[in-house]
Amino acid sequence: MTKTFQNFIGGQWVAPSDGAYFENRNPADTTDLIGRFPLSTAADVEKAVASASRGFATWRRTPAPARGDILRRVGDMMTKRKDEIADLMTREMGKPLTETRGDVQEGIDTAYYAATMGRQLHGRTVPSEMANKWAMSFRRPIGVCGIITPFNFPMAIPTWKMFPALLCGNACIFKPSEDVPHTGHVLVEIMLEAGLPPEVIQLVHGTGEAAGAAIVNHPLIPLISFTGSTETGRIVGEVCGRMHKRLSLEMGGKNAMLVFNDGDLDLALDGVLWGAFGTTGQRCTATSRLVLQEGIHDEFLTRLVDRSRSLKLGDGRKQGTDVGPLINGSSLSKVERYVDIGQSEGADLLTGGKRPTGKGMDKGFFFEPTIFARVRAGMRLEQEEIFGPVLSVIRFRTTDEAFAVNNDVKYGLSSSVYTRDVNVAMRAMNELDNGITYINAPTIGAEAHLPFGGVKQTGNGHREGGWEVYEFYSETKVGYLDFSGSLQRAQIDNYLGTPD
Ligand code: UN1
Repeated sequence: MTKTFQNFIGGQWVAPSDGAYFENRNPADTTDLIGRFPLSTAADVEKAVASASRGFATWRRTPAPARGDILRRVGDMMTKRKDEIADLMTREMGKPLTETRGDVQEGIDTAYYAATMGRQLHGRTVPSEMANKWAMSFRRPIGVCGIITPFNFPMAIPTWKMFPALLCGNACIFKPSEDVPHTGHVLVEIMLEAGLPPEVIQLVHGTGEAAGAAIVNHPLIPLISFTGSTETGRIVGEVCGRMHKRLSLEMGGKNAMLVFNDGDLDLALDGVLWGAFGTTGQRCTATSRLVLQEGIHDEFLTRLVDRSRSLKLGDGRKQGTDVGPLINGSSLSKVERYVDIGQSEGADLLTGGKRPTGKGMDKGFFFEPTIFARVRAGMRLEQEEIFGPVLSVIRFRTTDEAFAVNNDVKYGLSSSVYTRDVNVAMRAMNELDNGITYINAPTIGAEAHLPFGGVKQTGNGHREGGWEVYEFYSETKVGYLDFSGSLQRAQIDNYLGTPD
């Protein structure tokens, strides 16, 4: 019997108002049906907003350290269930267990960080211009937050958004990607079991076009946090701009790894394989461009092609699997389309470029790790986000040339530089147009307690993770306290004047 899952709205597990459901299947074996999940509509979102507004009214009055204690318990419970969650996550989205364990760990780290922030949600006290007057700032929550998340980090990304939102005193309406509803379900179950008041969290399953759009367009949701494609982010941004909503966008990437002649090539080789083909290339931080200096270009490429051919494709739940499937059929078609584009642009397909033929491979959305050489800056293959296991290799001569290749794309999430020259490394930190630059490490692997995000069309100026995200989920309020007993006029009464 296929299990049917429900939304969590108004403090209870409930069926969607239309009674319609979608199927969630294992991308490594599409005959494996995980469950049926609600196809929610605007009517479900309406109920969720009404309930979350009630939840917000009481939660905002709960002291921040007490809110943090609940998130600490969430972290404890995730720790206990880490292997079980990793297994169900791999089943629904495909990446190998080592990676899904890391994904859960990122959520645990975020929970414990949030717990400590409960006692640190500080503002500032600064001197006033006047005697007997205090001036200070402090944080207030914002309200009901709309949280819309992608499939590639089914636990980490929702926690990055919701834990800081909740710690600051907001309520959340959570719509996980329709490719990973099971992990979203388990996360909400854990939050409730840890003691989060039921109306503070609402889980609304469904598609972006229906449930997601209803959240973005709802007038009583003043804040939206969205991770997904730059195209969808643009639509979300237009609506939020029109409705004056606070919005955090985390979108595409076209991240480059620059390997210089003096770099540690063994290290860079491990780094690029992990960066390009980890999560089957479906990370916004994935290494999708490898920029090699001419002195090491040929040797490095030969070694890379060799190593990438030995990566083992398969079911992420099986021991020894290096690369799992893509998430779904449309993602697979997109990757195939880009292989055609690369070839028609004149790039050299060195390895991969097709679906594997091994046993059972036709049951899932598998695609071989793919490497294109002789890619020139400006080709579509080099400029556009593919979100799959496709790596473009570009040759360079000078440092300036390498930096220009890195910067000449519309995205700006992460970059990576392999060199032993401290001057080049420091210049890269200063000159590469990305939110994150790694030296002697690949473009992936951001840690939960540092700000995460990118420049240009990767984002809209906000950061997730670390301390900065707490600014996004709270509003600064300023208080002046005048205890002089007389009218003190700012800028006038204490003005000392400029000497003539
Ligand atoms: C993403 O690719 O959407 O830095 C997030 C990393 C992970 C997060 C990636 N910690 O690769």
